[in-house]
Amino acid sequence: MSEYRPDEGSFNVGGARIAIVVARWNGNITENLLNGAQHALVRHGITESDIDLLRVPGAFELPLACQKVAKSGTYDAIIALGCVIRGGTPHFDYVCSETTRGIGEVALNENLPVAFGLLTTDNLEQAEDRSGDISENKNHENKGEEAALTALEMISLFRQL
Ligand code: INI
Repeated sequence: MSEYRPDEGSFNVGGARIAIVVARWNGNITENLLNGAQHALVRHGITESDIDLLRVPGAFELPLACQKVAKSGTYDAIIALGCVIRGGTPHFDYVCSETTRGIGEVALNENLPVAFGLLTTDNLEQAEDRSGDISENKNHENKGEEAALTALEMISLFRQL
């Protein structure tokens, strides 16, 4: 079960515009992350017309797409979603580290919250455990939902500063 316990309901996010960038690799998992993120945003009053969705081929493409989105100046936050599952080659480590570094760089360079919803797991089972169907059981862990709540908290924080 998730250990992240945000102070739900205290977010100041009225009128916020949010982009979700989701990778198609491991699509069964990333679609569940996307569902979790969308549910969390709508639950907190973000209207569907204020949520834009972009799809990229794989996790490695997330940073560049996030950068393009950030430079548009249209959004209050970005949620990056993807899933990398360890295989038998060093490819996993390269994709994970470059994606992580790139997403972090976009946030710092563009001065914009970019929530990190990238699963990096040893196997499919771990990925499934972290991308639970939130409509089926509220206690399922869903890192997409957590990333969305992080984005909302950061928007709220930025509005205080
Ligand atoms: N992309 C992922 O999102 N997840 C993976 O598990 C994965 N693996 O295992 O290779 C993956 N690779 C593709 C990569 O992200 C790029 O799309 C590709 O290298 C083209 O740039």
